[in-house]
Amino acid sequence: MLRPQDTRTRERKSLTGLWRLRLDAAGAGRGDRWFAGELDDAVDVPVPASYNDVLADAAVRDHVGDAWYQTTVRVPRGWAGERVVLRFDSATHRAVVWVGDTQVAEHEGGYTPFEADVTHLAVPGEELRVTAVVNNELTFETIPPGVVEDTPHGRRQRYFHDFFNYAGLHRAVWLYATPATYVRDVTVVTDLDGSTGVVRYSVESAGDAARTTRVTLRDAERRVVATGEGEQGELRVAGAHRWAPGDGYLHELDVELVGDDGATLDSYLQTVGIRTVEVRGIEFLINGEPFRFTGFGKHEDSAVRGKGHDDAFLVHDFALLDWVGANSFRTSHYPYADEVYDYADRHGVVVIDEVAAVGQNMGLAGGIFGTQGYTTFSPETVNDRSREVHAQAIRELVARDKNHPSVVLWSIANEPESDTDAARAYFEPLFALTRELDPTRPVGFVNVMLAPHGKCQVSELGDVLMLNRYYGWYVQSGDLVAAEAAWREELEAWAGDGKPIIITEYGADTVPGLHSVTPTPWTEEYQVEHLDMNHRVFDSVDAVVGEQVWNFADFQTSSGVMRVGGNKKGVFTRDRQPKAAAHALRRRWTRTS
Ligand code: BDP
Repeated sequence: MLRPQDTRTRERKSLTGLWRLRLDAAGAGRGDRWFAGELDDAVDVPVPASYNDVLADAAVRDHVGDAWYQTTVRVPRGWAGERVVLRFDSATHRAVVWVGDTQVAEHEGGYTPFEADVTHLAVPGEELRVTAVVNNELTFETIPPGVVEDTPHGRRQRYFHDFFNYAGLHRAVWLYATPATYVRDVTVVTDLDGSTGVVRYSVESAGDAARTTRVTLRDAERRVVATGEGEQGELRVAGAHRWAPGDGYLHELDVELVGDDGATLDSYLQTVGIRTVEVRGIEFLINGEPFRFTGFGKHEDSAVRGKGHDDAFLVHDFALLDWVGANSFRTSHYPYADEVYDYADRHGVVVIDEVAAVGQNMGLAGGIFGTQGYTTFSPETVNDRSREVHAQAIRELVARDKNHPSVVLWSIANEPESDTDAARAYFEPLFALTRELDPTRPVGFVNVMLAPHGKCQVSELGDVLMLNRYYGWYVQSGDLVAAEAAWREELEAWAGDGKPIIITEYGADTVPGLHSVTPTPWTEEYQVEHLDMNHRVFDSVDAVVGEQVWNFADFQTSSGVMRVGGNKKGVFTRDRQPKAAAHALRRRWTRTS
């Protein structure tokens, strides 16, 4: 799905700012048609932001159910005759949208965009009332899963993942205009033929006007380096400047629809990074060169805003990645805002792109997060319907992110149960689907400690092995000597599979300012020594091609005895101050020899 743009033929208007919010714990609003007028008893809330923490009210923070958002937008006077579209970059976890009294959109899944053609409702110069009911309930048939419990004190949301269930309109909302005949989709796939860059493109258009498709590829200095005609084609760029880690060099493909009279009907600008990705043996190759991932699993998380996108944190987080010497991150545990991938593209930062399938593991949920008694895969729990929702989330992820050069690997789940026949049966078609949607990128999933080498039945489906391991934290807690031995033994076994291994999580909770001269969990020293131990293990196993520490920054979680004010495994605090580990990682990741 293409992003809204301002081009020679397109215009967009942002609907960010204060919206009206009314929570609907009783679920009365849909039947009572709250969309049919101004919301009563509503309060102001910012968009983008999670609503949970902006108001000082436990009922808002822990709300379960529908949340009604409303705003008005004036359709620009100049949009007569244009196609007008209302787009939500996300609504967590699902939404129904009305313009005036007319339902225009419905979407499942909290982290991918959706849109509606509202041309028939949009009168240039007039106002539109936009109402969205955003629902945050998680069940076994959602991604991620959860359980809503009816208690004498109201409905309570339980879930099996380790981050707070923030909800609301977390990203931008747009009203945008395109010509009636317009570019609907663009796909670019790049290749290298020696020093020649190859760009294969495919364009879908829609509308009634007769048209031909013309493409013009420009380099970053805006020189035309190739042109083409037709809905599909191949462009060749001799001596192309490649996109590479650390060198976010982008070309731009101007996709034009040209009418019979030679006039431009529509123009869409698609950035292109010319690069290849390949797994060969135990190597992960970018442009044919072995790449070693350094970096973090991250979260979209900050105080007050929750999961709301924030350009200040975007720029600051990337500045810190650069400072610490990280060349990559994983979008744990859901697709991030579009702006994040654009920035990664422009700055040559490598991304492992993950779908929001986290918590499909009742072994882990029972052991760590306190929920007992469920079987992960069963008709009553994670079932065929869940898998269809999961498949749709993968389709939407690939459709949104397929053109980002920064994205080099799809992660289709984090720490699911993977040591059972049921898990294998669940995941096989999802791997096949991802490869069918995108034959150009490797696919993997993130393996959990409960399914070690020899037990995991899903890992062999992946092109790479992604492992989360907490030796010295959840097991052999505080005993780094025993942890090192156990970890090396397991990792050497995985190395025997002959695939590249990325350690996608390792880390220790750390309270900033807590110190000790002996190795004591929760201290800054222990976090450093724990990382050092891990690095000794990684450096002794050739198949390890990446290390991503859990986590970039401290982040909010649900309440529980395992967490003190959230998860403290951040190398930076929640407000992005470095712990001692940040300096230690910087020494490792920026050393030149
Ligand atoms: C792993 C999860 C991650 C958690 C982390 C932890 O993938 O989301 O936050 O462990 O426990 O199980 O800190």
